[in-house]
Amino acid sequence: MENMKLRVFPPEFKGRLHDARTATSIGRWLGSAFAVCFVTGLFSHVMQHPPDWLADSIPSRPAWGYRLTQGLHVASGIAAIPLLLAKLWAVYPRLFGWPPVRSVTHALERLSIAVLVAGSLFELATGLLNTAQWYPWPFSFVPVHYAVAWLVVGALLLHLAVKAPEIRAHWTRRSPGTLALPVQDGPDRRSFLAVVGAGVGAVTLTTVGQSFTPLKDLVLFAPRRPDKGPQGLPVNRTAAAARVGGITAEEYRLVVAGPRPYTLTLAELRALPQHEVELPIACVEGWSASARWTGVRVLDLLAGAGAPAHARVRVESLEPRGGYRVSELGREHAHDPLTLLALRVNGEELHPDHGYPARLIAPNRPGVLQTKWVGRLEVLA
Ligand code: HEM
Ligand SMILES: Nc1nc2c(c(=O)[nH]1)N[C@H]1C(S)=C(S)[C@@H](COP(=O)(O)O)O[C@H]1N2
Ligand SMILES: [Mo]
Repeated sequence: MENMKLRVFPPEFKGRLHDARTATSIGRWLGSAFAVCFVTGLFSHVMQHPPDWLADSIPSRPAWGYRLTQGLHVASGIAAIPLLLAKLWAVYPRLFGWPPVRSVTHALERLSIAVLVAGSLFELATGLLNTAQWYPWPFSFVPVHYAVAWLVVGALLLHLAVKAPEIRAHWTRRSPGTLALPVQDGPDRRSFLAVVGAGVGAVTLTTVGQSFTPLKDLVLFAPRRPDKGPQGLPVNRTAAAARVGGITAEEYRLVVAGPRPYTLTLAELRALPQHEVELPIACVEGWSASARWTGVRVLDLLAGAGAPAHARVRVESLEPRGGYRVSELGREHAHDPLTLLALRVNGEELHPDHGYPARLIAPNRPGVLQTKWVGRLEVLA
């Protein structure tokens, strides 16, 4: 009778779905997704908040650079969601390991796992909600998402170091140091991995079109479709929301402040040499859309004000307040011939929601820095 007794606690898990090999298989994909997330996230951070010593080296090419990195950030982050759930499911029996704490080292290891799990869930959840422009929490998203990214990466490196022997033993099909034939996978394990793979494929295919426009027709769950909005472009902040609804052609003035400051009317701006560029708006929230912009080169406007060749430029909106009413152009961006003060998009005068009468558009630049309703350019020393 004794051996018939069911052990209730701690429970026993015998299935291969919970073994170290399954954890390793999923872990390497999850780890890769996190690595892409971290690197592209850091890149985004530097593009938006460059430290002073780096500000002049931020390259303005390739023009599609930020679109690619931020698209990858959100795509790898979304792919990480089913991977993380699968990984947690594969390893949760270890939560019931007995005794719960065996030594000081073991306690520290469990603590690092707690940080890793909580931090990962936090990053994926806040990131996903941010792409939907939903902020149901009391803190400010960007600095917290940034700080927790470092915590997660620290805990992840520690986790990889602690598990290195197990990871090594299960990385390939062959056991290390033997000539044994590859272990045959059971059907349960193979179908579990196939389901996880299908999940990753499904969430990727139905969201990636928000920045990778050839797949835009498959977009189901992404908050924005890149072709929906006035003039075929999405809008994050409308003119009404920014309280700049009523700018008229007659009263509009562009102030160019520099060694030889001057002011232009809209008619004078339109009379300057116009250039056409094809550039994307690549929103930090993960959608991107390319458009044909026409306007005056910022470098021509700067030359007229006697700006030195290394000058940075402050771009100011007529928007009375708001986090994105001012942006800065580093040296490379300020002097790139693709950087325009655009007056037209896709052959039409800018819609008020796209920045009428004039907006900045520059290559390799986060959408938040493509300032709309520009009223002033200031040459910085
Ligand atoms: C382990 C996973 C992740 C890591 C390590 C990570 C890391 C980062 C970092 C370092 C930044 C730059 C923050 C800054 O500008 O200071 C960032 C920004 C961002 N992340 Fe993540 N992230 C992760 C997951 C996600 C996920 C799953 C999503 C969405 C599905 C996401 C969406 C975003 C967005 C929208 C931004 C731009 C925020 C802004 O500048 O307004 N992230 N991420
Ligand atoms: N003055 C001002 N410019 C702004 C913003 C803003 O809120 N105020 N939003 C920015 C953001 S977040 C993005 S993604 C782009 C979007 O440009 P679009 O509305 O023309 O697509 O404008 C940027 N320019
Ligand atoms: Mo944006």
